Amino acid sequence: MNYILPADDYVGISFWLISMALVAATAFFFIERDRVAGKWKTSLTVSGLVTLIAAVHYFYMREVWVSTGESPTAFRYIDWLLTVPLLMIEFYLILSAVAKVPGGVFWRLLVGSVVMLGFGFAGETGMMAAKLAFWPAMAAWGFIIWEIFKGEASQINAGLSNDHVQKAYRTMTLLVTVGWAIYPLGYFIGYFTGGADAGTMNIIYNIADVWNKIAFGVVIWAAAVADTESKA
Ligand SMILES: *C/C=C(C)/C=C/C=C(C)/C=C/C1=C(C)CCCC1(C)C
Repeated sequence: MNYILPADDYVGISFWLISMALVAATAFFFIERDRVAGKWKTSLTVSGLVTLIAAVHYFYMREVWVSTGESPTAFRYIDWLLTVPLLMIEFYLILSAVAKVPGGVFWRLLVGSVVMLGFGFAGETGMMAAKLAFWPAMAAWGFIIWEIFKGEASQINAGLSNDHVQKAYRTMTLLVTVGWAIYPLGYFIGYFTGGADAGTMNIIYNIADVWNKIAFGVVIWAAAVADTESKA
């Protein structure tokens, strides 16, 4: 292991900062689980698992970056393959905390996110032409967005009488569209235009992960606490 982190390696420093933020977020979600009503506990467990899985990957990604200066693409995708389906399942979980939700919602969100990442991975590793793989991955992302904006999940959310959940749901849909757009944009820049330098791309992905993993969990935590306290 190479433990040397030059003080001017800003990309390496961002990997380090985010690793630690993810560790702290994990502790936070797991401890705060105690504070919320029983029906919210699974949501907080999943938030903590997302940041835990990401923290471990960040340790390895930082190591790849610091010792080779290259993008840790394989580790990023392994991380995504686990954390992205878990993040999507959070929609199902927060709705399930307050309503009866058909299993189809769970499966569509899960399968949609796995298909999206499968094509992205196939494109990045050369199993498929990168430009070709982009389109089915985009379609799968579109499918997920449709489900949470217009599909069954959104209809269930619209019919709720719980504004804590509805508020969290709205913010989460915003993160999944605007916050997640950074990743396909990075892919597009990498394979359709001349590409950006590895350092810039990694800083952008790292900052995106703070929003999409930590802030996403905090939104759920806030809804869980507010809902628990409103009934206490
Ligand atoms: C914590 C990590 C997250 C939330 C990662 C999300 C990744 C994506 C939404 C990736 C999407 C892609 C496309 C929509 C098309 C091109 C290939 C991908 C995999 C970069």
